[in-house]
Amino acid sequence: MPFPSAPPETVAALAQLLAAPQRIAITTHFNPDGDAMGSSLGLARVLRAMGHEVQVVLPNEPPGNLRWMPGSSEALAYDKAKEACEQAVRKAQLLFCLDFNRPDRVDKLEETLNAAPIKVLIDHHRDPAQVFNLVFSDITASSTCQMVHDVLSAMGVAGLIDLEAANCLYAGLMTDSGSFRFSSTSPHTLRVAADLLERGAQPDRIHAAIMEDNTLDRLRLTGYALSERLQLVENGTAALIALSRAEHDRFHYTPGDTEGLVNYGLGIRGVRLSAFLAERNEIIKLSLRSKGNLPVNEFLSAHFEGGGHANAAGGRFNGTLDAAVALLLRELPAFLAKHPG
Ligand SMILES: [Mn+2]
Repeated sequence: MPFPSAPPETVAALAQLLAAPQRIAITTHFNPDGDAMGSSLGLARVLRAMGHEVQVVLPNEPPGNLRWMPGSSEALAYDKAKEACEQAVRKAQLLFCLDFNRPDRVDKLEETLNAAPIKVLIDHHRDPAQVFNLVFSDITASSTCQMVHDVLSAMGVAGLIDLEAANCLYAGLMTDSGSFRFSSTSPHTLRVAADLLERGAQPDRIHAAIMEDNTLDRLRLTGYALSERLQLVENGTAALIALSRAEHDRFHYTPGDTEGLVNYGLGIRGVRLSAFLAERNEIIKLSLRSKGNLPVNEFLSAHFEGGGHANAAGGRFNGTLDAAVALLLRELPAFLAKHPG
């Protein structure tokens, strides 16, 4: 199959849904990242070029370093425009659900999402919920943006990917693959990236816009986390950073400020697993990364109501930060022993 994320029969079903102009809403997960925003805005642009009426609806506002994306300012965010978001989804004949696998990932938009008559999923997370009417699911895809490119190509409309849509889709490819270094980066990923460059995508500008947009507070929080809070456990095979609410406050934390922090631990010689725990609004959020065959998604689903990819997953814990760290440290030895490096 030339487009691995786009099975012909599913593509045909989608093409049928899009045969006449439709009112379409596109939504993505809470705390939208580069892949969520890139896939939503990139797909929106192409669907508009096909003659559809499209509104992007976000559970909450994207971080500042993604607002350069074409169409970002026209996207509605539920935390800013509740009524308008609900209305846009309610009047849509078709709802695209991008880069998430369960309705609760859209937070307060969940009820509205569930009521949508036709839901089309395009996503690369494991085990999608059974609520979607048309499902493009490929856990081997580096990003949802890569999948959107496959779906558009398979429908024969890749020619409608202009420079701006190409920039959106490239942004998701780049961010979800860790700038093309994670194991999810396949020959196909790079072929899709190449195609987007041929359509005008500007890798230098996209990288600068997303990666070189730090505030001084964010850099200082990173510096503090690395110098004061990073610890090695399990004989140096696991790294751990835990940040309290007070520590977030001290550096005037804004969403996105700790994005990527978990990856530093994985860069230490001998470390197979890196964990980041953050105390946020009555909940402890966990983010885990691993090298090689160490399925952190399984660990998080067993102990921290989480899931995700084998080498990159997230979870949560109800309780104190100290209790979350204690649970992690208690369960880690058995997990590491079960998956020897
Ligand atoms: Mn993604």
